[in-house]
Amino acid sequence: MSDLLGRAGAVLDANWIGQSTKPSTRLYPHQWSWDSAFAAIGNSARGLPERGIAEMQTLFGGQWSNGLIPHMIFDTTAADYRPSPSVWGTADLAAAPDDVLTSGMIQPAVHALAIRAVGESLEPSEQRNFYSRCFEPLRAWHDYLWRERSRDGGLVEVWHPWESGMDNSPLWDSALQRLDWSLDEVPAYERVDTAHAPKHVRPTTLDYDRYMWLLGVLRGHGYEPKRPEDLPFRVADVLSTSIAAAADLELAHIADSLGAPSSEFRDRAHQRGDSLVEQCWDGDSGTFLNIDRVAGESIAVTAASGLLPLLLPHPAIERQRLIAACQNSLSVPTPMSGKGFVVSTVAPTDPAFEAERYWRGPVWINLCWLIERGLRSQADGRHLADELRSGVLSLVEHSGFREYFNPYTGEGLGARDFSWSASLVAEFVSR
Ligand code: 2M8
Repeated sequence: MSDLLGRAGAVLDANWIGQSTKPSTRLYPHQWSWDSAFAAIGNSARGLPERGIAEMQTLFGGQWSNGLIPHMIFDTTAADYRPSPSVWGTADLAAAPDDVLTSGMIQPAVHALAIRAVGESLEPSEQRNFYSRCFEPLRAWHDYLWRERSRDGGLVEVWHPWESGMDNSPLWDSALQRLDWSLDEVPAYERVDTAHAPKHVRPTTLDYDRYMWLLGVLRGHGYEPKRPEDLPFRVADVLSTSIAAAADLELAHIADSLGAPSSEFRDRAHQRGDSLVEQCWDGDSGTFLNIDRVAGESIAVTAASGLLPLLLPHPAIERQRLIAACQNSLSVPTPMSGKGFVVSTVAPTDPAFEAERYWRGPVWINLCWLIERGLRSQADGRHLADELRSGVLSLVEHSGFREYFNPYTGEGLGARDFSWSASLVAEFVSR
């Protein structure tokens, strides 16, 4: 275990770039929003909360005046990555910050979870100081998500697959297929990801064309559409909503510890839970489903993200059914005779499942970590949480801190020495 912690620490040290952590050296050389939050969690778990403090401050330095935390902050000294800042076209937008280049999209709001994790490892006076510096930017971010992204009853809406963090998941297939686009409307772009990872584990050209077309649409609105209901891609996302609700509860805790009013944040979390139960619960699969707001229908894909309402204490969430779905539909015995089990991104029985392609079936450690947290919060889920933790540790013992893993063979895929794999393993090991 201590060896694993040491190796995880070495990855995080190598990816630390002074004020933040890049996800990996070659494939992802900038700062990403939810990756940074995960890195802060791992660094504070291994006794370096000051890195978590710097990480969050750097991220808030890229915050827009409307509260949006961009999913990327560019490091202008870093190696090639596409799409580059000029394709995002945010530099001259009034809401974007003046001194750093950012994207214009969001990612899941795990930040309050990270701020709590960092705060818990600080002395009381340092903790108060840190929470007071984070409180206003965090509140502005949560207000943005509530005001601009949760119009239909508290479910967080994503306007591009990249906003969910699960970029290439089959969750988006039907909504992408319906788009009315043509190749000559796709902004000029090149790909460098396929130079760093084999093509069969990365998105197809067709998917990439659609991502870039949709990026162009959002750019045309300055990433602040006046009428979001006219956007061609709007999906109410279970992962983004569950994380936002869990984060609202952490924000309430931070507010309490500062003596600030907190009931608003708890009410929001509760309303998000109500909406998940009322609009997304699917009794057949025993999981929660995303909703395509443009088509007005549920998206019938059984995905690991559909288990994430386990993170919430809402009384109407059917925990036993979620735990059963985790065991019966999404868990895979840990390969290479490892201990426990792991969770695949989508159910292996789903027709779109692919064991090796990016977000379409492989195991991702951040999703396993979030599900483990949800399972552990229930008395009767703790045994399963232990098994999932063992599965993840066996996987990295065998294949290293890869970006994702084939659920059947355990082979590591995508980037090597990937920050959130190292970080969340560090958190598992140092508990
Ligand atoms: C992946 O996303 C970026 C675009 O944002 C990419 O494909 O280049 C996703 O896995 C996302 O969840 C992650 O935050 C990012 C960096 O690790 O990579």
